[in-house]
Amino acid sequence: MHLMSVNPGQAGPGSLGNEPRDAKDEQLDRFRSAPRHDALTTDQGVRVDDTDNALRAGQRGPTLLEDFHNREKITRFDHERIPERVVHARGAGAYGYFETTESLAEYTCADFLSEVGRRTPVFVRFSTVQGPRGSADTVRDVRGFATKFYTREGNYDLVGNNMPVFFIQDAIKFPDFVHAVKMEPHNEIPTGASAHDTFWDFCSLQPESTHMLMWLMSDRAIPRSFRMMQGFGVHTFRFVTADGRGTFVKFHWKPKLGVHSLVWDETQLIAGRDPDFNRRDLWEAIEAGEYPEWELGVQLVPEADEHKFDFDLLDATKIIPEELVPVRPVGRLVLDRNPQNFFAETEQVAFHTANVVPGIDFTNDPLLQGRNFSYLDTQLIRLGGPNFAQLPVNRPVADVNNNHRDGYGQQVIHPGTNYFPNSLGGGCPAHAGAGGAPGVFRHYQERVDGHKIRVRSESFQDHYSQATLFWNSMADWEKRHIVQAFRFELGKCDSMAVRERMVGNLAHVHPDLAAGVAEGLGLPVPAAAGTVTGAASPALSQANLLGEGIRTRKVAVLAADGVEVPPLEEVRRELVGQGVIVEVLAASGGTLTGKDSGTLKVDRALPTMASVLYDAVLVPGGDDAVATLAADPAAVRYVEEAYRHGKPLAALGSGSRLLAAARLPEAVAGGAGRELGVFTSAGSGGVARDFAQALGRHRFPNRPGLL
Ligand code: HDE
Repeated sequence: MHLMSVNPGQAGPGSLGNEPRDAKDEQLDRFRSAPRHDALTTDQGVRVDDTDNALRAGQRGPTLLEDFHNREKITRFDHERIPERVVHARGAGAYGYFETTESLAEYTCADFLSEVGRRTPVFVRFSTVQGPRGSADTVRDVRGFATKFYTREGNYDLVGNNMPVFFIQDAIKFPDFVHAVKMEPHNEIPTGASAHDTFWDFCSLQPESTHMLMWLMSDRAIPRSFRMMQGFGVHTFRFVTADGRGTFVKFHWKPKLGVHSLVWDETQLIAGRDPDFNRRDLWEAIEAGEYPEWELGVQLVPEADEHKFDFDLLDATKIIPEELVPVRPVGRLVLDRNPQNFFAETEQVAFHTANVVPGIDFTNDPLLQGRNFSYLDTQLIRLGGPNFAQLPVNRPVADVNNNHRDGYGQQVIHPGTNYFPNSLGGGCPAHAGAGGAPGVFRHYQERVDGHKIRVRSESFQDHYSQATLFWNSMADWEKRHIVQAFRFELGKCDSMAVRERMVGNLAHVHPDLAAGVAEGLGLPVPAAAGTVTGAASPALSQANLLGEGIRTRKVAVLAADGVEVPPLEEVRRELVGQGVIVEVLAASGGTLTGKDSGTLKVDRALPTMASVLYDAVLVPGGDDAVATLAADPAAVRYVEEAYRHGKPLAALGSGSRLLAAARLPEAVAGGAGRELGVFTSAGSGGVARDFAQALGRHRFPNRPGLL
């Protein structure tokens, strides 16, 4: 099949009309279709001369049933929607590649991990979990991080999240958990939020959720960008060598740009200003050639060490602290191509935890085992039948050759026999891999011995130690944010019993946490429950995950006529040189007149944006310009809000008067600004470097007066 026709004007991103980038792109190109002719046709290829007026009996008469064009057009429209994903409905995806940087051949026969420099095409979809397709991006939620590797040995899906643990230990509880967190059944409220009674009712009765709740109430749940979050496979998986030797493995994605978050007040404002904030950020970065990148790391545990930990490797509510088993970098993921059609690609992509390739296998983690059933099942209803693997985005680049036949939407004409064994078809397709040939999936041969019982292992019973570990590992400001998040969420619960029960659970995590939350809710501070260890894992704190550089950070420059252009341009050059996106904002679009000379192009009108859509604010000098801005409440608000959200602020020359108009707290005006990320200068001298460094720190969470 070859539908492609080249029409550069309509090509958009992707390879239509360009050289394909890799094997997957080449395959996708065969399915891409841009309109070839000017003439409009029906689905049957019949040309039509009018798509604006239905066929009718007389100018003012009834529409006729025989108008096949009208009926086809409306019918096709009526059937455009498919069920959204039952969870992770809202997402955004992109293509790219995975490159192996360290061979894992010693541990796995997976071809794509064995050779340094090997590139494998991928499609990655990021998502929120709770909200429907149309919900806002910046809600407090877990983010999905699902990767489909189109390897030469078949598709491998690593369907992970941006948090390394999960709410439950056994998949049989997943429907209960999802019912509890989703919008409540009677009124479908709240959209994209866990701050409601049923979620906290469930969790408060379910102590195994506690560790995950710590992550969910932390800033990890409100990422600044999909490009700035970690990803985790969550479960312990198994690498297997060609001779059948197994090694436990956990997968980690680490973003090159560091792990950065929004702050809670900001997330709520962004949800109104730009509900597509994370989706847009990913799209724009890729369009601008700022390809997001992650390092793949693995934690490897020899089988002999399975029982050496004080938690169970099969329990998905536990991490392996990096201090116990280091994360070993083995590859990099680069996303360099946006999809061309959201529905065809991002919506129809179908991930499945059981899509594994030779060399990667499962463990008996009861959460993973259940997922291996659920993902195939859900695609059957979501994508309308069993042929979804033939959809372009889902097709492997490896050959597909079997006796599966028919079903809705079958795209392939299969001649010949459709059973095995056969002689009439020459015995094909034949069993692969006689004599131990490579590239054939062979299940790991694990000896299993046990009674058929419905019990949870004793080794799964400690629900608090790692929640405590997480708490202990946080910087002070991270702890503050966690307490504030619990206060907000539980404060939204109508049931006092739910609030109290939850605070009771938190007393097992840490007395400071329980006390902070209880005070915010006006509840009695519970007595400390049990002994709480002081163990910490520094790798868990975002304060230790700042990443490299400040590329794609966005700075708003507030300006008006009379702006001092040369010092601004000097700072701009420095920032742009480091990859920062600098946008000039003024009350209206057009070009500003500089103070003594020069002009300044306005990139965006102030009212179309907001401080929450930027990482930092810069105010150039120029008496007239600053006076105009200081008299504009919208401009003052940019400065005030950016300050209260902990973002770097800089003023050149008389620009500091706008900071004064925003009434920043005394400490800043009094000169303690530098440590707090607020920079002022007579000219531009030194500000650029300090400001850039401050952008690298992302936020100044210890400022007075933060929201
Ligand atoms: Fe999922 N999950 N999940 N999940 N999950 C789905 O599959 C499920 C779990 C994750 O961008 C569904 O295609 C069960 C953990 C991501 O298309 C469904 C259990 C983790 C995505 C499903 C879990 C995830 C999904 C809904 C408990 C992190 C979005 C639509 C055992 C490791 C993938 C779909 C995409 C989607 C089932 C728990 C990640 C219903 C039963 C743990 C990233 O099959």
